[in-house]
Amino acid sequence: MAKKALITGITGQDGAFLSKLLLEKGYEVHGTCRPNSSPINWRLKELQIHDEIKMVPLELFEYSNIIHTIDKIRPDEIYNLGAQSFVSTSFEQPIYTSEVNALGVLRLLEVIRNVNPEIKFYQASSSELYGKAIEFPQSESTPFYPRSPYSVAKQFAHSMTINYREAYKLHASAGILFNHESEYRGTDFVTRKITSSLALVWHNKLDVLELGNINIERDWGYAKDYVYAMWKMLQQTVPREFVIATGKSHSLREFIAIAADTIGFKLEWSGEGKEEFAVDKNTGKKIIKINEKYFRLTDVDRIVGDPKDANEVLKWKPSVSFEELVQIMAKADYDRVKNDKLLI
Ligand code: NDP
Ligand code: GDR
Repeated sequence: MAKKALITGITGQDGAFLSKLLLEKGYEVHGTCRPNSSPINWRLKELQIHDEIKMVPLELFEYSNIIHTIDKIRPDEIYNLGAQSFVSTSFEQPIYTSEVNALGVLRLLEVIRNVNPEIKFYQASSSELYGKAIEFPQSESTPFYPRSPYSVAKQFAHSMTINYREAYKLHASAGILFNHESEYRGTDFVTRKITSSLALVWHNKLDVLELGNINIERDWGYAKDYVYAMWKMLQQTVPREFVIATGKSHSLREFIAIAADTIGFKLEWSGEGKEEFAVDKNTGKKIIKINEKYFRLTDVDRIVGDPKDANEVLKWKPSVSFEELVQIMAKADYDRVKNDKLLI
């Protein structure tokens, strides 16, 4: 009989890639969308898998609908990807973010413990836990220093996942995933904001790209590679945490440079700090400027992961380089804008 997976947050970037992977592996895939809202399933449609997924309404806020859903579906594996995933929003909505990202996970763990403790559980932990990182590179044993309500909530969820594993012997794993991006990333996240906005500027559909703190560095990988690591974690005999990362960090300025080059701009930077801007040397037009409203109260300056355990135990390795990642995203957005395809 086919294994059953339940994916919360299936309409998001990772949910789409993970569904595709699990369907290819012969799983029956159930995915949750929030009740009374029409699912934003453009990603599932673009990947041509929306007809193969059984959608179920689920709100991580609400215990009773979680117990009802899990009791009815009786999944073998649960991948908890649902979250208020935008770090900036968590400063404006810290309580909502904590309800979903922290208590939502506890609700799921309680249901698993009560309904069927044999269910394997994956929790989407994040490199944001390292925040103001105190050692480089960051591994599974690096202490956390969260820098936003988002990451504080994720820290609660991470620790709770470990506690339920130890206390109730659940097969509960947490992937500490570093930033992973793709042509299916939401346009509010900085990478896709850059590729989609530069494509719009190129086609004269946007005047200028406005950014916040461009002096940050991240360890960026390709989302499709990262969902494979999630699945691998639940196939292990022993559940545990794994850092999933490329092991290389790059600056946001490098990302911008490759994206602009791929689209056809020749960037020239001038000014300093909040007055910094970039023009296209071909036309002299200002195409990037800084806007204070995109700065965060506390930010993560630089992080880089150590994926040694994932390499050795999961036999996991990223397959797409940083440069290829930026090019995939920039080309996809260039084509979408050229063909008048809606950017969501
Ligand atoms: P997205 O923002 O693309 O997707 C988030 C998903 O969560 C959406 O399907 C959304 O549904 C759903 N969701 C939001 N609120 C609720 C709620 N209250 N109840 C149920 N579902 C909800 O995120 P990603 O795919 O990028 O990330 C997946 C997970 O991995 C998230 O938990 C994120 O925090 C975490 N993560 C992501 C990383 C990354 O670089 N992408 C790195 C590390 C961790 P809807 O369509 O209704 O909005
Ligand atoms: P992050 O991703 O906070 O790392 O969270 P995001 O792309 O939002 O920000 C990355 C960095 O870029 C800086 N930045 C801007 N960010 C946005 N969104 N918009 C801007 O205009 C802008 N200008 C500069 C930010 O200050 C920040 O330092 C993502 C999410 O997917 C989380 O759910 C996940 O846990 C982490 O990645 C790992």
